[in-house]
Amino acid sequence: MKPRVLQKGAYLPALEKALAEQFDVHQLWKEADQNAYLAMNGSEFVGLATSARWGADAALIEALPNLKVISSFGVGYDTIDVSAAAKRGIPVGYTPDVLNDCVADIAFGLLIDVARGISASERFVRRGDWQRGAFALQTRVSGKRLGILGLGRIGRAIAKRASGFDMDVRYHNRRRVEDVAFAYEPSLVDLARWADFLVVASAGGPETRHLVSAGVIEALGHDGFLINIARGTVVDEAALVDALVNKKIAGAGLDVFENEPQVPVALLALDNVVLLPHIASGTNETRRAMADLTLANLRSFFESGKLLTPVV
Ligand code: 8YV
Repeated sequence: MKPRVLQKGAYLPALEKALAEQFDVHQLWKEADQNAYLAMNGSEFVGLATSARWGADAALIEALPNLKVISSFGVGYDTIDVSAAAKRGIPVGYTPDVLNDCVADIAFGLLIDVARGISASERFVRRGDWQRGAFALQTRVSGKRLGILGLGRIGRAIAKRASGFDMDVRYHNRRRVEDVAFAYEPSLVDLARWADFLVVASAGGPETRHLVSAGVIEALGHDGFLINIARGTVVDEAALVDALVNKKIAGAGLDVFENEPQVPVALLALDNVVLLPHIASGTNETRRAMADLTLANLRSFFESGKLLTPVV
């Protein structure tokens, strides 16, 4: 008999097909009244398939009294109540590593775009403004100072790209990383003061909430740029909007926001901000690898009792 798995939201068609072939799947998101459905049928499920976006809160975990495993599509697990799962001995699988390169590529894409004005100058051409004069000079990227908040797997992939641009890299982390040559900066404010570009690559969740505070943003200074490919919650978004509107910093490149898909309206009118709809991992290749790992985690758990990539 195939294990009964609850699927919280819509996946890529190929992943949905493979899931349905290998498990006895129910698609929760198609239920008109999800709570009523869970109250009636919650005890049937031994597996939960979710994502970084849909998460799994304590109420959902509680509504599944026979749950044995959670498998999530995504590297962030700030939306999953991992401690509620751990209390019941339920392991949580996620998809680290396979997205490092694509996320780091977008971090650099945002950085170069906002510094050199790629999107802004493209709008300039489309508006026909080139007929009336030259586009304003922008900011050099190569050889500049890059501060990385969070030197994890993705932070390291960003640092690797920075070496190709002859950038000087320093980082701030909960603790010093032993196997890297980059300078550790114990104070995030000092890192921001030093950096030309501050890239946010830390995990989300309550521990990092608003770590990039008004003070950190102001320390970046008039010539500094903020790039965020991590989670909107890491940045005090109101303070960032204020800094951008009042030109306290030079610009920002953002793939993530505090209340996605809502983007602060004040940012839409600014030319020195590049706004992306949370696409950093969004390539066919990477999403396929994430889908494969989401499925492989479930399969591995039901075959051997072990996840391939558990959250620890
Ligand atoms: C995903 C992400 O696009 O992996 C993550 O944590 O934020 C993105 O890669 C998305 O959140 C998956 O649901």
